[in-house]
Amino acid sequence: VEASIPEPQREAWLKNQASGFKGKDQFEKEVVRHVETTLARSMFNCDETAAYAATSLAFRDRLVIEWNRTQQRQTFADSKRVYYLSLEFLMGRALDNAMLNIGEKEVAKSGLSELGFRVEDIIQQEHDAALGNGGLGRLAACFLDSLASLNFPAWGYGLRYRYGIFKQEIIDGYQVEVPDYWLDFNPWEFPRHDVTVDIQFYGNVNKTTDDSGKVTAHWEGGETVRAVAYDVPIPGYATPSTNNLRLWSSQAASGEFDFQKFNSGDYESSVGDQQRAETISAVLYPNDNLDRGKELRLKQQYFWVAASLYDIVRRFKKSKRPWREFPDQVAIQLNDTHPTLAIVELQRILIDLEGLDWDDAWNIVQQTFSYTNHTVLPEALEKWSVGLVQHLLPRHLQIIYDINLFFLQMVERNFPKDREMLSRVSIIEESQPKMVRMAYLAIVGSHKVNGVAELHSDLIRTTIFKDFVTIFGPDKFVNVTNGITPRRWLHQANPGLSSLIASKAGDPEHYLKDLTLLNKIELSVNDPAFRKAWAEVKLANKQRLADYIKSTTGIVVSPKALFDVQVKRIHEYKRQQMNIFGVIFRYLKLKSMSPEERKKVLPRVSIFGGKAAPGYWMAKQIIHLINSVGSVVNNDPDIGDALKVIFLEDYNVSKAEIIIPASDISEHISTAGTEASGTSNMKFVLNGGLIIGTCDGANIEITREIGEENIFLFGNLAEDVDDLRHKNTYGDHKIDPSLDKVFNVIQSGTFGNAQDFQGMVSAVREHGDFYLVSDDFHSYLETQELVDKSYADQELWITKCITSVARMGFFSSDRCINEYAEEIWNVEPLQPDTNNGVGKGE
Ligand code: 6GP
Repeated sequence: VEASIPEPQREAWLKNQASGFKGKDQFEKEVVRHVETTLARSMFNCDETAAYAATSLAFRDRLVIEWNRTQQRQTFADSKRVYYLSLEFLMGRALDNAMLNIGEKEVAKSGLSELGFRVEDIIQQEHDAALGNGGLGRLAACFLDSLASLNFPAWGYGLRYRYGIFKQEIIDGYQVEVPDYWLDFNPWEFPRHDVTVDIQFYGNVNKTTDDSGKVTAHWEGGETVRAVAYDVPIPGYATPSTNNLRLWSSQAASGEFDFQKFNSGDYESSVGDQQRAETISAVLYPNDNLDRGKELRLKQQYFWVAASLYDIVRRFKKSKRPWREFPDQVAIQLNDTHPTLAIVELQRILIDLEGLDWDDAWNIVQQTFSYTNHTVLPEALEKWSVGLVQHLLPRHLQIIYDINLFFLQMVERNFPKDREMLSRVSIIEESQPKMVRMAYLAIVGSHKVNGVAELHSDLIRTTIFKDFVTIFGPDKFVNVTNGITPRRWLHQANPGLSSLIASKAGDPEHYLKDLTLLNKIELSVNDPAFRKAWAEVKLANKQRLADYIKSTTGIVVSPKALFDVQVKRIHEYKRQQMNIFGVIFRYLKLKSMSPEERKKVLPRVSIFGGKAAPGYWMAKQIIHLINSVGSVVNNDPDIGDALKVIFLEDYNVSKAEIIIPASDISEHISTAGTEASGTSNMKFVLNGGLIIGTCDGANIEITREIGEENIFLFGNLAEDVDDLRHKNTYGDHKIDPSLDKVFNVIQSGTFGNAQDFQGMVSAVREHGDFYLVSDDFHSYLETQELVDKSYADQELWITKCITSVARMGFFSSDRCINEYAEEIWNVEPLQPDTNNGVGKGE
């Protein structure tokens, strides 16, 4: 590109290259310039919102310059790129992260202070980018941070929802959903009105035969919707590499409303097409671990996948390489099955539009894609009815049938004796109505399939995908245990702990890039000064949360109490109901004590947070019970500080950054075998909190790393779950006596109308206790007692915390991304100092 620019012009460009601020004085100058020109305000009416806007714009200028350079460098190097396709990116706030990753937070702090603002207040002005539900979306965000920090040429592709996950309000103890309109002012996105793709839906397929007898399919007619790209820069930590997250927004393909209708006076329907088109990217589906099979959702999926693939193919074609080199240039990761249509779409592009033979095309497809499974819950495994796919994407359905045909023929050849295998593994489920099994399609079209923690990867190999291991061999199925970015989840969320760690593990720029260096702090585990400082940091974080609780709920909690936290999506399998039943049991015990006895107990604050999917009735009932218990317990004069029950509304990424560093113990108590990994478990331990948990997901690997003396494990094992469920349904289902007591109190109306909680009680008592709440309750209560006892010995507790943090290095998402790069993508980082002749001019 550069070579084509004549020398004199080139010089003029390079001489005037933008650079962004350097140092405090220039930072202030840029902030003031943005206040005065971009925002058209002045020092007399610059409030915190305006100061946030101007600060963001100053940082954005810095980011954009590195972003452009990184993109030029990657284009020039023309090496293999990773494309991470995810329907969710739960990014949270961007400004603080940009300050820290660029390494200019101190500059911003002193600059803003000279202008009359506190950097903490300015950061708080930002609205979270909440384009995700929970773990799956947040993992995608951590991966983007690691990909950039490790200098991998990588793009994220997603949807630019106008409304992200709803805002949760708690009114009279009930969840109320409020729309999250987050785009009012978003300096972190760049609309690319010149980067558009027209996406086709519906229509029909015609086939033509040429002279040589070759048949070509043509997908014709139907409806067209335009995808417009919005780009978000993703800064790496302590590296100039800045990657791109491209989010697609939907528009009417004409870009305008219907003039003919407008002119004929039909004003209302004239804007109909436009509104219908915009609906596609309007809202994020608010379900976590649940598939609902709605047509609009399938439209979202195809819209996003088709636009992304068009973009990827367009980029590849510029290189003029032969098609067989496509997998050497492109690795596409499918974040769960949501983007599985990409497999079909690439096959379609190659055979229908580029004229490749089926087999050549299919080889390319399989080598390009890989698929991550995030759950074994049957209700979350995506299926689409054949009729719906046929209607919306007629050509894709034909290709799916062909993929299935060739696959089943191969299975039949290789396993002629197992006739039933064919119906078991068929991509088409022969049900009424027939369904397309997206996970099977994803497996067949990928070269690697991975689970997200060891237990989970074992489970998918031995249960839901067992036949596919037989068919494709075990090497296709790998484990990559999840990770979290220590930049956001330690350095940013917990600056006090980060600098204390840095005093032993070396400067942040080192240890945050190689988290195994944390092990250095273990040498100081007996150093009194270090331990004292450690306790002070925790107390300050608890005070910060106590202040937040006071300001949002009005309830005063003591930072000296044990903070017990469960924050995550509300789901029966995550068992918040077991937690609140345990809280009720504690309350009853306190009530039965004499005032003198009560004074001796260790005070506890039980903190909950999390959203329920709007249509998930049982989850909403759980929220209601937590709040009802809270209002009884918190107002009971007998109880005082001995127990407080807090529900923090609207749990999201930025609230997690306040809550997690303040926890003493956090709960990761899913029924064994149901939580694929969990990632907040890692965040809590990394922030110096201990965990109580089941032998599930990544809890098992956390235990292996930190030592079983440093974790409170309880409950039945995954291998026993099937038998227990069977016994609960068909055998003698005896309810745990302590739980029975709790149920009786709920039913006596102590926490309000017993009818309101009947569903939760009868799920255990009468409907087979699918999540084994009663089976695990005794062990749960015993282990909570052990937690109390252990906490009473503060010296031992601190030892456990320091030791655990020291051994958490494995859970950095950097380790995780390196494993993907090596075992799945086969890509190399592109070091920013290998400039390749572009991006000079410093
Ligand atoms: C989640 C899993 O529930 C969680 O255990 C895991 O840590 C996370 O993915 C990241 O791997 N799955 C989902 O959120 C989901 O909706 C379809 O899966």
